[in-house]
Amino acid sequence: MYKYKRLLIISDNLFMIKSFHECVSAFNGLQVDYCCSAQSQRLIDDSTLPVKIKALVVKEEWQKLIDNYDLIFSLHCKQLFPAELVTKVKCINVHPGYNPYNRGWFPQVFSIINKLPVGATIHEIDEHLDHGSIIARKKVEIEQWDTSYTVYNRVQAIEVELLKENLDNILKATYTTFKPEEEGNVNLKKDFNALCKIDPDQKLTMLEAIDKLRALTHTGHKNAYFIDKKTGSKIYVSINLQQE
Ligand code: 0FX
Repeated sequence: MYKYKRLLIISDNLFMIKSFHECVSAFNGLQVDYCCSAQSQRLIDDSTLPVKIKALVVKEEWQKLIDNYDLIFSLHCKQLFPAELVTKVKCINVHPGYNPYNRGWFPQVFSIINKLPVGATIHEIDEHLDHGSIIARKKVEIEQWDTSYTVYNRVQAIEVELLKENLDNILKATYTTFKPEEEGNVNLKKDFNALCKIDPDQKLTMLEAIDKLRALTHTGHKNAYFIDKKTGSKIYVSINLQQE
């Protein structure tokens, strides 16, 4: 019934691992293994997780993956898959962005600023970042009172919704795909890091400044900062927005 029965899930995101496990539990007769990057040691050590997670270095161990799996899911995996892997095994990415816009790092942060669409996308992986044929995608609206955190929570809910809607077709290989309408744009970790450094002399309208700060406001993270001229230390900034 299923074309793909030997699944590997590679993820560095706790929420995505738990959500995928919940979705895939509804399907019988599958072998499902879970891996993460070495940097995600906390996932390997997490005894509350319903699955065992092993560390994996994709660029070194890809041949083993080709030999042992027929479908690989990247669920926010912080490693790039080499061309040798993606051309030999079906690899599918669940991405917290609306491809092809703001591909790469933390899409909602950039969408709050550049107003490009954001949402979630399930797509086949090719050798380029967040680039392959799209299986399904859905937009999330950004409101004027949103921060990175509130948008991201909605994006994750949509990712799970898309997984639930498409997993059966993916396992049976009965899904259809379409090409992204354009190449879009890519943001890397260094672009996010650059955004975090606030230039006190930059001229912006108030709304542009609010957009920048809300794009960098994410509960649990210190992002935007400027340098205190007197002490040389970083002063972190976040913003609190409330709709009436
Ligand atoms: O797992 P993930 O949500 O996803 C990220 C990329 O956005 C995604 O495009 C890529 N495919 C994946 C491998 O990595 O990342 P996270 O759990 O590190 O961060 C989640 C959100 O938290 C992020 O969208 C913004 C916020 N955040 C995170 C960090 C580490 C911050 O605001 N500041 C930070 O320093």
